[in-house]
Amino acid sequence: MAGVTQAESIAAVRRSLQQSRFMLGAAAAKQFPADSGLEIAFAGRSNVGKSSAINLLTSQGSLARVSKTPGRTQQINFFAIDDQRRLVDLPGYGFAKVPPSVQAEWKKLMGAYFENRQSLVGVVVVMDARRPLTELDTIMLDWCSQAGVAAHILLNKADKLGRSEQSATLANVQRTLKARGDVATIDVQLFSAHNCSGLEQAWLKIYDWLFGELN
Ligand SMILES: Nc1nc2c(ncn2[C@@H]2O[C@H](COP(=O)(O)OP(=O)(O)OP(=O)(O)O)[C@@H](O)[C@H]2O)c(=O)[nH]1
Ligand SMILES: [Mg+2]
Repeated sequence: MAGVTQAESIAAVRRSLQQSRFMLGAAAAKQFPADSGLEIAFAGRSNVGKSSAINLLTSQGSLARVSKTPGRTQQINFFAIDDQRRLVDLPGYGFAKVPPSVQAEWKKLMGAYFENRQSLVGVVVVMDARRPLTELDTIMLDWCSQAGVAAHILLNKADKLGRSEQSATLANVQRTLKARGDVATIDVQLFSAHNCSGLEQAWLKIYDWLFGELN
């Protein structure tokens, strides 16, 4: 779509995401919706703000359930934007109090999802800006690289950091990604689901993945 301005892209993606509707929650691969069209998944540590980010991006206060109890979302929740596009809220990882049997289920479900999801065009990896790139976050990025899927990191809860801490954190993460050698497929931004900072940049990325020229 040549000639589309950033403001027009943002307005278009915002309007589309507002139409998002809950489709289903899947606890096993056989419940996943048909693997056609385009899909963006939200991954990240438990309690990091995945569901809050989805609610903000879709301008819907309670589309994805925001949990007071970390580790509660143990299924994959699919949201339909339209009949060709979906958002996916993945269960959080790294919550210490989850029993081993639940962790094993998580691994199985996530493995099934990442192994063979043709419609997956990008993963939004939500991290806590105060503690980014934990070991499990790095494993998540490795999964994306192995699956050949682009990743976009949201350094969420940036509202908890001062300005200079925010820029230092962003620079640090950028440096680490560069050292990993996958800057081409992973980018990163500051974000806050509470004060909406970084919202337009995130919308532009989603526009690019779901509505951009190649699609
Ligand atoms: N200060 C601050 N708090 C946030 C932000 N985003 C989310 N939270 C809070 O963090 C907690 C967890 O948010 P959720 O959106 O439920 O996190 P989640 O990653 O979906 O959690 P699980 O589904 O359990 O993995 C809630 O109390 C939110 O209000 C943010 O940008 N800033
Ligand atoms: Mg959640």
